[in-house]
Amino acid sequence: MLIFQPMSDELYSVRMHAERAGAHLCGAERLVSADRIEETAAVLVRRALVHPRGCAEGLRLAVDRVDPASVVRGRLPAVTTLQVSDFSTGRALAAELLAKAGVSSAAAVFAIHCLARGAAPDGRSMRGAMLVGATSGRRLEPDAARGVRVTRMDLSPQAEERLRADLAACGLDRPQVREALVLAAKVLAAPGVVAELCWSDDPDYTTGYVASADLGYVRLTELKPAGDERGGRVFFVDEARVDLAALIAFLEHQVFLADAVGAVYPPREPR
Ligand code: WAQ
Ligand code: MG
Repeated sequence: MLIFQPMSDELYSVRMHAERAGAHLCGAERLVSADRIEETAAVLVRRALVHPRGCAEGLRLAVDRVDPASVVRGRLPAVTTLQVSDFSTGRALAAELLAKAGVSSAAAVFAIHCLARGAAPDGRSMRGAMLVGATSGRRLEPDAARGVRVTRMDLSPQAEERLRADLAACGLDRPQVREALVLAAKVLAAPGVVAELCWSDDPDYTTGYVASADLGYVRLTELKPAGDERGGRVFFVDEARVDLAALIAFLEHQVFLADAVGAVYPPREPR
């Protein structure tokens, strides 16, 4: 039996990925203290067994100690929710917000078009995110089917408790919101990223967001028609300054822990 010696700031990465019918089914990960490894592993295994797309036929679980000195800590962006009546209005508003964040209109229109028609070469959703030049609108990710996957991020238990209470007060305490917020916090902390655009590939989840350092995390209640399985993420980068290899390494490997939360504002109509 393994005995982990809990130390106050010691963190472990607990990761799960599951497959079904020879294809990827789902994956999830957490960063937890030693005393929470066991319960966390159980929660991740359960997630693979009760997945909406079917029970996992195989899964791998990995537990790795993280060097505390290597962890980047950060704050979650503030959450705003703009209630729009339909996805065309939502996409037009997303383009306006991206312009405020320093993304050219050509780049914003191109990115929205890519997500709308399925950003992978086969017209489906990508597994990861597109990287798009904030000025030129050029696609910069090395693999247009896989994209860039952001991993190794989580919330501290204190930040999670606070976030859940603040989200619940606005009727927003859902896993989709919490997970997207943590991902957006890491993306906004990445070197060379100007803004992010996202909407889900879940056919029933029409809400997406635009995030930037100044705007925070701005939810738009409609960014695609209900029933559409196409979704994705776009990270807009400052082409003049970005070192793509360093950016991708940060997004894919840097351990990021959000240990502070931003404000959560009640949903409202756009002004
Ligand atoms: N790294 C990069 N891209 C990813 C990742 C990741 N770890 N996970 C998903 N993607 C990309 C991929 O193209 C998916 O198809 C797409 O994003 C959408 O992923 O505030 O549920 O997990 O109400 O379906 C946003 C709004 C919900 C939440 C996002 O995304 C809210 C969502 P999904
Ligand atoms: Mg999804």
